[in-house]
Amino acid sequence: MSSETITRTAGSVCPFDCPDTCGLSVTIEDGRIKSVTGDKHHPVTQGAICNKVRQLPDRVHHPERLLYPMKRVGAKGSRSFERISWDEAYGLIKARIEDTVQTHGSEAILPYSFYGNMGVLNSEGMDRRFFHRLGASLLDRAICNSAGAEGYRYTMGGSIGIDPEDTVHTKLFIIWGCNLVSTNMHQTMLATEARKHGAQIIHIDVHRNRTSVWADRFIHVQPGTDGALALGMMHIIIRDGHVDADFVREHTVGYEELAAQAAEYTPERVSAITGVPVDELEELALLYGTSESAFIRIGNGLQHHDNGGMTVRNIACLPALTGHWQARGGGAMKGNSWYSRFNADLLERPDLLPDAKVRTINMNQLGDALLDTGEPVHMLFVYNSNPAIVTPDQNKVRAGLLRDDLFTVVHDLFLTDTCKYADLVLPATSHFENTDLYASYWHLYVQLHEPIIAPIGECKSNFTLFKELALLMCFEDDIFNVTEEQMIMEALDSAHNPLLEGITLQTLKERKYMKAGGGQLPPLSSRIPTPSGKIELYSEAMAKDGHSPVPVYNELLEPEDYPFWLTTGPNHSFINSTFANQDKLRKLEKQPSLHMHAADAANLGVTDGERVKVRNGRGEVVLTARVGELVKPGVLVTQGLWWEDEELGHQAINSLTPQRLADMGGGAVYFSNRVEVVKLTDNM
Ligand SMILES: Nc1nc2c(c(=O)[nH]1)N[C@H]1C(S)=C(S)[C@@H](COP(=O)(O)OP(=O)(O)OC[C@H]3O[C@@H](n4cnc5c(=O)[nH]c(N)nc54)[C@H](O)[C@@H]3O)O[C@H]1N2
Ligand SMILES: Nc1nc2c(c(=O)[nH]1)N[C@H]1C(S)=C(S)[C@@H](COP(=O)(O)OP(=O)(O)OC[C@H]3O[C@@H](n4cnc5c(=O)[nH]c(N)nc54)[C@H](O)[C@@H]3O)O[C@H]1N2
Ligand code: SF4
Ligand SMILES: [Mo]
Repeated sequence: MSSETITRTAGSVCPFDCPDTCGLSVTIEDGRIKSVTGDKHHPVTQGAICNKVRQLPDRVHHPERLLYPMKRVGAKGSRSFERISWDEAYGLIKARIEDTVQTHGSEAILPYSFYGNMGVLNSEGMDRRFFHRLGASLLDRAICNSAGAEGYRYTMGGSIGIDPEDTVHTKLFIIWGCNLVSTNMHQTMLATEARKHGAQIIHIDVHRNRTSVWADRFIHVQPGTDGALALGMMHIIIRDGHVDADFVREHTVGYEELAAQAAEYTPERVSAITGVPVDELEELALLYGTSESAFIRIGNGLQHHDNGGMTVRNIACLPALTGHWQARGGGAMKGNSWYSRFNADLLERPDLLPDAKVRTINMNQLGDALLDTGEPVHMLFVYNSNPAIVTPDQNKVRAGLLRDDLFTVVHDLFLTDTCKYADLVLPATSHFENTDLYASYWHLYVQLHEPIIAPIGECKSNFTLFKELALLMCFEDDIFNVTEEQMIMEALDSAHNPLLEGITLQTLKERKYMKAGGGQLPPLSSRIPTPSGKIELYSEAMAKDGHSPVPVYNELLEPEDYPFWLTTGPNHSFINSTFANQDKLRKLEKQPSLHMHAADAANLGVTDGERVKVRNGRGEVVLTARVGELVKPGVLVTQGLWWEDEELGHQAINSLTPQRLADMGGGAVYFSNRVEVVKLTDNM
């Protein structure tokens, strides 16, 4: 008997940790996701989406998707699990929580999460309430942009950049330590539009990559020296009289102190530090100082360094010196999350913490935290993250995860490398199966997501998981027995953020895309929430926090004594480690490669395509050498957070990276990493 196929389309939001937060249009056939394209009505993303997300049907209906809870039956790390019911899983979790709290205290429990799903209810909603109420250790979620965000905040007061929609008017784009073509494709589209009206695009990076090819000009810097490059530009701009004195007087504090400091950074000195020839530096500064309107897109890559906070702080001073903030399409952006920030106090309920002095563990130092014998973590609860791939110093992380006295729960859609070490694996819904609220950290639109398919198998959302656990623990009904819609209303409470006024559950249902501020942003002078209310070229707060109050260049601190700097950034076809288990996307990336300069390769006798060992005191990884001129001598680049795969010879790249923290925000320093390269034949 043939049955009729029921096909429909529905709107959705891209949930991944990507600045663009695209509007999606999804075709559903008999309850299955058939195809995913962009929603052309989205005001910024306008129907274009990346190739990764077009593969979502394969991810959502992947044959390896987790469908039911499982408990460990073999040794940790051996991937042997057996199916159990949710009742049994909940029973085990509750008993373990009660036992841990009684024996070791609630701080022996640690949640570990990031933004595998950016929906606010599922990433910083019910979960946060649950762990606050429990009195678990707090997690400092500093793995991504913390150092740069803090550096930018010292200068500008918060994650407040220009509205990307204005960048179609920009005349000069500086894409600085950002692989825009892969990581923020709609900013590329807007810049391409501006280019039609004469805009020029400059890319500053340690790696000549897709973005360099797309840009008009490439400036090749030594890793971790961008802070000096910014100071060199300031030096020339001041020397040549390209400072906008009126802007500086009206909107900044500390010009004299900054000028005195910048005077020290002569073009020759800066050239020696950065590897950028003096004439190139002079040209860059002249172009920036005289452009009608210049926009600096500050990336995440340049702040994954020991000096990442100060680097971003320095760069953020540039548009204030030249007054570019006042030109249409001018200014800078590291991130824009300030505009549509939700009411975190109502959402997360930090007031539920039984003890305000509860300890905080930095997520970058999970390895040390798990191996700490003083105040050990006894229960680890992982969701929205894959720490056995993404977290630095993997050998320590994994040694910690292997501890027999550690009880680990992992909630995910797939049996990730982290799941291998779990005592309990719980199946998570995809965002298509959930209600949630999304804000972008780049554009200014808020979006509501309503489920477009039913939960697959026995999967549960993070929201449902933590709500049900809370109710099982007999936590307060009025706080935990709430619906997604109630929580969305709390998130949108605009008392703390007037730019959310008029954005409600109802208006989002009717209008889909609602812009923070309704398209009317307050003037620059009233959105600089620094202590002085002005852009701080000199920052008293920095002095108090032990930093130089004026921009300086600080060298990288890596103590490992090896010949190469290694950058281990994301790739085009995965999002962090997400999508790395999808054949089609993995094939596009071929294999984990190591870009090295031809001169270095010649010295080592390494040829293109040869498998080589990259190692340091923390670990070792085998990669395929790609020999050429995409990196400078002494610099190596590999891209992609590949899952481990013995058969394919893929290993966790973060075995090499340090747990050290950046100068600000407790940020990760993935790229301040020294290694050596040895041929597989001589590494005994
Ligand atoms: N396709 C894709 N898109 C993504 C992601 C992904 O994994 N894949 N991840 C998402 C996430 S979580 C984030 S945080 C963003 C990150 O996206 P970006 O902001 O683009 O940051 P990265 O790709 O980490 O690094 C950007 C560039 O910095 C360069 N770099 C490294 N060190 C230095 C340095 O010292 N100086 C300079 N000038 N450049 C340097 C790298 O070579 C790289 O090209 O992308 C998001 N979007
Ligand atoms: N070497 C190196 N390491 C890096 C970086 C780098 O550039 N180089 N980048 C760093 C940066 S910037 C970031 S942001 C981090 C990212 O680190 P993570 O946030 O850990 O990112 P992913 O690897 O994408 O892992 C997210 C996991 O969440 C799962 N997930 C998705 N949706 C849901 C859901 O609704 N519920 C649950 N329970 N799970 C879900 C996904 O399946 C996936 O396994 O990595 C960092 N690590
Ligand atoms: S990953 Fe980024 S570019 Fe791709 S669809 Fe999602 S938000 Fe858009
Ligand atoms: Mo990130």
